[in-house]
Amino acid sequence: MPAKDARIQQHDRSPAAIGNAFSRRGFLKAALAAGTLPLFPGATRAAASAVKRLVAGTRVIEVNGRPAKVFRLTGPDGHPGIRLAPGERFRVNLANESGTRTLVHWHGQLPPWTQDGFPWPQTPPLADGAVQAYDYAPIPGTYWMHSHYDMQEQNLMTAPLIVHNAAERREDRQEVVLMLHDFTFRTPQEVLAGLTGKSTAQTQAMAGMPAMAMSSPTSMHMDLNDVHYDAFLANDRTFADPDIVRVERGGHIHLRVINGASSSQFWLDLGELVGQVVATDGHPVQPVAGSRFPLAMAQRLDILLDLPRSGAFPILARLEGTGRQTGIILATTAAQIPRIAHSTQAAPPLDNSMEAGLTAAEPLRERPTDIVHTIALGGEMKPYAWSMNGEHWPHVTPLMLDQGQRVEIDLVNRTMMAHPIHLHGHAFQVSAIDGQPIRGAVRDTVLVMPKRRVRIAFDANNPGRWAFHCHNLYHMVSGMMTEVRYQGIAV
Ligand SMILES: [Cu+2]
Repeated sequence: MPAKDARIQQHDRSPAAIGNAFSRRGFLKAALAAGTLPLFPGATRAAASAVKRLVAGTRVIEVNGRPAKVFRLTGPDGHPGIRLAPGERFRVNLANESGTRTLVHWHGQLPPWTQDGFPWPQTPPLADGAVQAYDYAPIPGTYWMHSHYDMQEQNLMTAPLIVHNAAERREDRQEVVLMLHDFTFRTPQEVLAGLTGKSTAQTQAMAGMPAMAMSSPTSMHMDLNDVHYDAFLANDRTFADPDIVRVERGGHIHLRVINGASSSQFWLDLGELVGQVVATDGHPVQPVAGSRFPLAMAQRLDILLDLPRSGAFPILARLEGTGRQTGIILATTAAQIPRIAHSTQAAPPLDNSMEAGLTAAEPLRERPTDIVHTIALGGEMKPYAWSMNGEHWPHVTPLMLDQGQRVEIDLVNRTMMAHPIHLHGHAFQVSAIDGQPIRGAVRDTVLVMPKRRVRIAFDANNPGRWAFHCHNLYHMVSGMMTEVRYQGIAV
């Protein structure tokens, strides 16, 4: 049964499978007790200096019963992405075997700007067949990597980037990575042409589904889901054949959820389970208990789960404003695996009610702000063009910073859509929502709701030239990106 074998192989390469291999509960403890392993595998001096090979290539997955050729980013163990032990440097040789040019961005990490994978002339794309070396000190947490070149992100040039810290290694939790994608059999160029080249009505007719207008609680209309997708993937699979992660009865889980979708946002729904959110975008927060959490494009959540009993526990990702869903299933041995529909009752649009209640566990130190910039987010569905301060990438005026400044940026959304705004090379703290000051989460991507404002604060401590953009891929490529540049950086 070659088809089945292929599926199994693909299953074994899923991010969740790596999690199981690495941190199966008890494995590390037993190995430590037996004295057969260094305290942290890979963290010895010799191992820490080892260079990891990361291959950008292609692969075929099955979606809705059809084969689909997509990209891959495969680490040295054959699994997607990179995992680093506590204290280990990000020493990676990226080998491009994709058959085309690429450029990979280490989303949320704080490397020197020349290693950031942002497509300036100074960081040209990597030619097919070429290898590029990276070496920087990573920050711990749940991160990810994705192509920042030519909309390759839509074709799954994406993977987890997990940096462990010593404390969580001691906690003895089973790590489960859940990576979300939106999938279309159309090329991203076709999707973009549909968005920009036709009237909204024509685009809707072509896509078979409207770019949805929803009413928020304040009865203001907002636009959601620009793109109609063929499927939503959780660890490359749908509920037709989901990723089933084996867990222990009463098991303790560390769930790392990554929204790698190009143009879709989800409610993470734990079903009957109650989890504790302990980190947002890799940065610790005061724990928040709940069963349903919003996850904007590019954002991550770290959730601790203690299973109450044996059984099967679906972890759902529900597309905002629709009934569509994907997910994985945590299951103890011999548990009956339920059949989960691709569609259920509609989930509401994402909102910032959780964001407003988050508190950073490791906040920025208190100090006066040196400079406040305002960025107006502009644009609309028709014509489909999105802007920052009225400018469309690449015709932008850089936002200039001096090294050492405490910077705040007011993000003012003048549009009818929510925009997940991402700053490269820095971690920022959410300092106000709609003018209400908070000591909110430290993050790298924040959702700015339609007609609302979010203020972020950060220290200008990583000199260079950095991208600052909406993480909706089609907003970014139609103009919603600018540059943050330090004074004195050569252009
Ligand atoms: Cu946007």
